[in-house]
Amino acid sequence: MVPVEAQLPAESANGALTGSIENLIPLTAGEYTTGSLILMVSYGAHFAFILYFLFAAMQVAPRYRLVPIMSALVMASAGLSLFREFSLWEASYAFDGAMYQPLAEGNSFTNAFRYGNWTITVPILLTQLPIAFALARPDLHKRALRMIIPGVLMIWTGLYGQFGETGDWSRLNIWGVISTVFFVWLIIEVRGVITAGIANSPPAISAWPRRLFWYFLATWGIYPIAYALPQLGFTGDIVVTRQLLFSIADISTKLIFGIILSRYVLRRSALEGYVPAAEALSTEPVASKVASQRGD
Ligand code: RET
Repeated sequence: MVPVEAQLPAESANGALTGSIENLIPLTAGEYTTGSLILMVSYGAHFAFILYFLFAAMQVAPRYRLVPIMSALVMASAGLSLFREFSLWEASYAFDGAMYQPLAEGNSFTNAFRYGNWTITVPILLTQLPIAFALARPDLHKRALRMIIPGVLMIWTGLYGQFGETGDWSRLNIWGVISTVFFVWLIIEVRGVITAGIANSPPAISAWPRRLFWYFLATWGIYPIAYALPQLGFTGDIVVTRQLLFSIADISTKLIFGIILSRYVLRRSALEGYVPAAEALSTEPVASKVASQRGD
């Protein structure tokens, strides 16, 4: 075994080379454990909700069944990626008797894998919207593509920029701004889908798409804050706060977003006369229609 001291970064060269502030900063035991806890809760929640969405899919009309199934896919994909982040975190530090020191050899931590995972999950999340709003197929395909293109460009430009977080602020900020331009383009496209969704929703649930838009803005907007955070300083607090922000964003944009959409398509299925959905919403089987109309 190589002694811990020999594995420590020589003047933090490892951190600068790997482009992640995690590899520059020694953590207190509290910070290290909090980081582990945050990542563990994140992957645990995502894995558990695979089951939730698969069962939710059974209650909705066939036309909407893909919506919860896509959420289950997102849960599996994000759960695996977050489990990898967790294992990497555990393997990237060694306790030297006082602090958890980032290791110069072997594993080094990176958030870059998150961006790889978003390349899969973001297109799925965006495509869920026009499916849930029951847009006609040709329109659905066109609108999904028009959201996916800026979405993926936003992620890849951000991925390139985030390697600047160890001190190359011009790289971090220039690519951050470019990525934000794609984000704004994406928001405009999402707004278009939401407007179509409001027009196409049964009156009893037509307020849902509009509310969902504000929810989308508030939760997707957390990611750029996490991206910019290293500029506030290379401290353990920043490292842990950033993992916390990523986790809150992950659980909100994938898991809670999925629950909202699944509820929307369940209500919609019932209003459109799909009996299993009406029964799922009802407190008494015979009154299922009444229950779904009054908003249960
Ligand atoms: C980056 C770079 C800095 C500028 C902006 C960004 C936006 C990222 C977003 C990510 C959303 C990810 C989701 C993942 C779900 O699995 C790339 C951080 C604007 C909005 C929803």
